[in-house]
Amino acid sequence: MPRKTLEIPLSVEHLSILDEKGKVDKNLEPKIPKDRLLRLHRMMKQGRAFDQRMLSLQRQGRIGTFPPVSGQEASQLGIVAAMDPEDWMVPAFREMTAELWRGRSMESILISANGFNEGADAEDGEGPATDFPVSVPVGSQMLHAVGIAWGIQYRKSDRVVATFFGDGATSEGDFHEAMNFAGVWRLPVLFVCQNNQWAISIPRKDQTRSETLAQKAIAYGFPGIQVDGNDVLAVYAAAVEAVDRARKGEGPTLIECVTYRMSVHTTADDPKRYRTDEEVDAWKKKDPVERFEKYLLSKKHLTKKKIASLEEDIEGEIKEAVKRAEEKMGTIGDPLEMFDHLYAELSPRLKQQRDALERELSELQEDSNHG
Ligand SMILES: Cc1ncc(C[n+]2csc(CCOP(=O)(O)OP(=O)(O)O)c2C)c(N)n1
Ligand SMILES: [Mg+2]
Repeated sequence: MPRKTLEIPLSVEHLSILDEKGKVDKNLEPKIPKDRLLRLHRMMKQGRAFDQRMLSLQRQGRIGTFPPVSGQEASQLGIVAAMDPEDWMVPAFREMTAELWRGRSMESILISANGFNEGADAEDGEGPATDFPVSVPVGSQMLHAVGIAWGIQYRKSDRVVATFFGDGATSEGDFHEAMNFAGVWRLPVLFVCQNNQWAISIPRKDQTRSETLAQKAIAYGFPGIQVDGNDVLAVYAAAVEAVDRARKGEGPTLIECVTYRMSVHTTADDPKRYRTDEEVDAWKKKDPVERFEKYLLSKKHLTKKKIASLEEDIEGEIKEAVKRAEEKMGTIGDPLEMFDHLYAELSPRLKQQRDALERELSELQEDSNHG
């Protein structure tokens, strides 16, 4: 048999609409109503401000470990803005701004960040019941997303699922299993890779020899697109197309959002040990929030004065949310709950530990009753 070249589609599209200076490509500009554009802007600003507040609360010992979003607001909001509330969101652990858009309160996020189950309770208006909680084991949530999508297809519903993950997660077996299964069954999934250049201290170039992450979709038989992840218009436009395909039963899409984690990996990390200030500064010039703000100013949807008063409102809302969360945390939580949900029956050793903690807690309670 002679050798021959098989004609397989091997190109990957890259989409960018709003450049670093906030200048828009008129031919590609999506038609988004003004009130929606302003809501996107507000959420970007709120996400950024809340992120900074969370960081300082952690430094003061008022919340636990926290993974900041700063830099990735457009990658998250462009996707969720293209979805309906009844669609499903299956996040990793860094999608706080997407959760805020979907209706989760800052109060609930703060309560969760302190380790209370009560914060993740979707039943008292803390975000749609179609949102999954954070998933810390890297990549595992993509399989959950595909399972949900299979259920949607089985029930002949037109809902779609968006699952978020990082560049690092593409090295996990779970990513490949999820992509393959979704491709084979043409499931309604948006695989949203936030390529923020780092998986803790491992740079993107050491993660894979592939030139793009988007091209990995080709092997599984569905489209992959690379977008400027700091350009909310590009992310939104790509997401609208992917949602449409998924709803029509045309299967999954992989969207690689090229972005940057501007802050620490988590509050337990020191990025100065593995990346340079020059790199961070270069990405700061591509800031998704500033860029979008410039665009809205040039469209006259916003004025500097309106921005200043919005910033003030947001600060006030954050302050209120922190106050309410801290008040609530004083009245909830039973440390014994930590033994409740892992085993149907506790092992003798765990039972011993539970009994010891119970005794200790009731002694503390007696002391406080007497004192
Ligand atoms: C299965 C698994 N391995 C390792 C870890 C430790 N870990 C937490 S986050 C992370 C890096 C993830 O990088 P990426 O997927 O790019 O997401 P990012 O943190 O950049 O948002 C690692 C290795 C983990 N949580 N789960
Ligand atoms: Mg990453």
